[in-house]
Amino acid sequence: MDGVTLLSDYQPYPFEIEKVSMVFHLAPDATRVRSTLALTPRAGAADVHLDGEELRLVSIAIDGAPLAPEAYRVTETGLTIAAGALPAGPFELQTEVEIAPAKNTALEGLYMSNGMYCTQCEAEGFRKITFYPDRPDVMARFHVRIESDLPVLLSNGNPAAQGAGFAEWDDPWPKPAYLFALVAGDLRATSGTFTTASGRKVDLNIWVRPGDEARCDFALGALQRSMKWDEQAYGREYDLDLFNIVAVDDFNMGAMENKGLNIFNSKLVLASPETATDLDYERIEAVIAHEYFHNWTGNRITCRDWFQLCLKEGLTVYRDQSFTRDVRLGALKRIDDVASLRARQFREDAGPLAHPPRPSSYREINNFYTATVYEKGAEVVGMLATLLGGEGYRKALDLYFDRHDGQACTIEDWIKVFEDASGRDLSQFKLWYTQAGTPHLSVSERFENGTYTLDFEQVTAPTPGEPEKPPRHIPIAVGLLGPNGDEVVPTQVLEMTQGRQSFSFSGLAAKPVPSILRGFSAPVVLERDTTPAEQAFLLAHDTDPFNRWEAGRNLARDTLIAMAQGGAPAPDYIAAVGQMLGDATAMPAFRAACLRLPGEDEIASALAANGVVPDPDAIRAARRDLMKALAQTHEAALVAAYEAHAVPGPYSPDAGPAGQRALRLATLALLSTLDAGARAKALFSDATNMTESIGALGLLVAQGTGQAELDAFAARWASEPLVMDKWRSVQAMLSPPEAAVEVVTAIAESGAFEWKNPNRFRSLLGGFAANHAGFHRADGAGYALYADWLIKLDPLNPQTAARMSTAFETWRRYDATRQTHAQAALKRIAGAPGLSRDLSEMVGRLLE
Ligand code: B3K
Ligand code: ZN
Repeated sequence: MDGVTLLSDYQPYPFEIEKVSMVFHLAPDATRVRSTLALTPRAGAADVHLDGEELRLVSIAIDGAPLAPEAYRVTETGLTIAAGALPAGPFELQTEVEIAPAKNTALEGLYMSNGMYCTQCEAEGFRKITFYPDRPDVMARFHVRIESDLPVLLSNGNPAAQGAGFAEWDDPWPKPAYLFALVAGDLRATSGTFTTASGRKVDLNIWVRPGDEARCDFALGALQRSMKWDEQAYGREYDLDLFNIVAVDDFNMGAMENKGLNIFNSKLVLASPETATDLDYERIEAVIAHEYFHNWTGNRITCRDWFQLCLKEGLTVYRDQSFTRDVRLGALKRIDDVASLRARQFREDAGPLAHPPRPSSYREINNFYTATVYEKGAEVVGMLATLLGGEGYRKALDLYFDRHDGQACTIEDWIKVFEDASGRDLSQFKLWYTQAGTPHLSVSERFENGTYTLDFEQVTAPTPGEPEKPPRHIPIAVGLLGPNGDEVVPTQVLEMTQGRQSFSFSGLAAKPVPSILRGFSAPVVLERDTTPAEQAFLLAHDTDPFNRWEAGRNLARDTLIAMAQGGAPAPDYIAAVGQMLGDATAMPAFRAACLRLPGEDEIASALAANGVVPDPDAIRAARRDLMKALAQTHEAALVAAYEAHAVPGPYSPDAGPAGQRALRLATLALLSTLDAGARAKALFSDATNMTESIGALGLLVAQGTGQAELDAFAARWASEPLVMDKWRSVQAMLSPPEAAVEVVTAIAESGAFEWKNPNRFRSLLGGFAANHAGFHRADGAGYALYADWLIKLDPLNPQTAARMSTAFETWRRYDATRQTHAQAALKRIAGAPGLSRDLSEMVGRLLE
């Protein structure tokens, strides 16, 4: 197929690159980049092919001698030098190109953001900077000289020289080009140090634009905590004298792990109590950790090709999740991660974009930075840790670092270290990496003569291109509770490897209540015929915090499914919530998690999985009715919890006070269905932190009663773009569905909306896509509006446009009228003139 890259086509690069020297002479419209590559041919090497896009070649020479025009050829995608023009042994290739960072709106390669220069090279952006073999298995040492009058000039590695108008950087560690970075601007640092376990003193800097320095302390502390944790949990030390983080305002994603010079979206660095929420603090810490952890899992050991992306991303997400559990959230972290896995990855697996964590073909690799590669990739690592146990996992990771440091690796290399460390055969387990789809695990039970048996069956529905699904190796963590709530069989991990399999427990005095898939030990959908009474029992007694939450979640979901089809709220559920609310032994954050109802999209997906066409308006009504029923039954307890959990004193983002605020906002959401927003209005006007301010505002917007507060908020924060993103988001996401299209249109068309900035665009359109009943409005106005904006963004920023098109991935779930409208919107995008490769691949798959 044209333009398709296949895993099976992999070939090693025929040259080795010993060293790369680059000189950048920065100018917004005409930056000059001189590169010198020291190339050594491998056996059988022929022509030199270098990737290059949107480069104007100024000169080209080998060992100092200019190349004759017939010796090379430049196309839209690269530069080829004929074998005949090459010396027999090693040689130096010099090129000079001109590029225009100020015209780069795609934010890939070298571009400008608010007067500063910055780069984003992963996955294939380096080819927009210079001619180079832009593939991760080519690892080289880089020396970089930057010439510019700007005061701060940064690149990877350690500083080598500095003077008026220039700086030089030397990175001693060989790296793939996607980890290259350059930053130049008028920046200020918040600095600190970290001394590694072996005594190396590392200078740490968080670089921001003047004025933002006061919001960097939390990020700096998070970096120090991450460095410490990686030493303790994985024995990994940092390996340069310097670690720089730079915040930029225009960035296509969260952050980037460039060697020694991480570049971050400013929303994931800057935090103050007045401007950032508890969740922002949590995310900042997690992303700083994630990018830092990449230094070993990604940079020192990288990917052989982009098909192996989950090798670094799945593992690094698993590492950052473990970090946040250890330093911040404890068991709550698993609950949050599973909720997000279901909302994003299960949804992806169930639709036209389903793909394995390691895909085997792509057109545009940027379209594969997905929940499946990241979050499911992390689940697969977690299952390996469950199967090998803590010690076995650590042994395997030690072997991975010993064996593969400095290499570009594959999933096969990764599986092999687990096999070698444990002596086990993991060939069936490997299917988790190579096949798409979420297994459905159904279970029934038998109890005879003191023996309790669980009969499991696993089925995975076909996904695009994969009709047959052989059974997976599934670790199922199970514990059994006795009738009085005591644990009679503590957690053990059952290993299912067949389509149907039974496991027995003998010597039991009475029929137990099973707690299955504890800690969500595998990314599957568990199906079990159970009673509301049993779920309520587990919600009250399970010793596994995840399954305790899960029991309440199942009750909530089942009652919402019934209500969305005309049923009434289940009394067992309402009663169980009352019990949980009154359980003073449960952490506030846990109670908050239990009070939050499944989202509308999750209910729609559950209905669709049951073969029911979801009605977005009925789902929304069911959710609101259930909130109201809970509030009516438990009003006194909710008011008591709301009042008891006010946090006195100055703001702290720590888990304790954040959990109290979460419980307060969760109770407030229910109470607001009774008091017409009176408490939310009071909280909004008293709030001294952004968590409560935006939390209260959101509740008012959802009721259509927050105009005065919206105006006050806008007046206060007009000059803070990151805060105004929240103002746009709450309106787009929470406005009543019948008004949402109009609200979004009004904001979008006001002159103040800087839609070319990805954060601004996502705040409004991304927020709108999360407004389930608004986006899926029956008359198709939501789809049409969304399509208009994707078509408008695509020519400037294909990556962000393509990523946001996933809002359409569930379109086939809905009724024929909605489907017709969604299909028309997608076809309109598909037919837009000059559609990017990124977005065209996505709409193609969405329409397939
Ligand atoms: N590795 C980057 C993501 C790059 C995305 C390119 N489209 C951030 C991260 O996962 O840490
Ligand atoms: Zn990552």
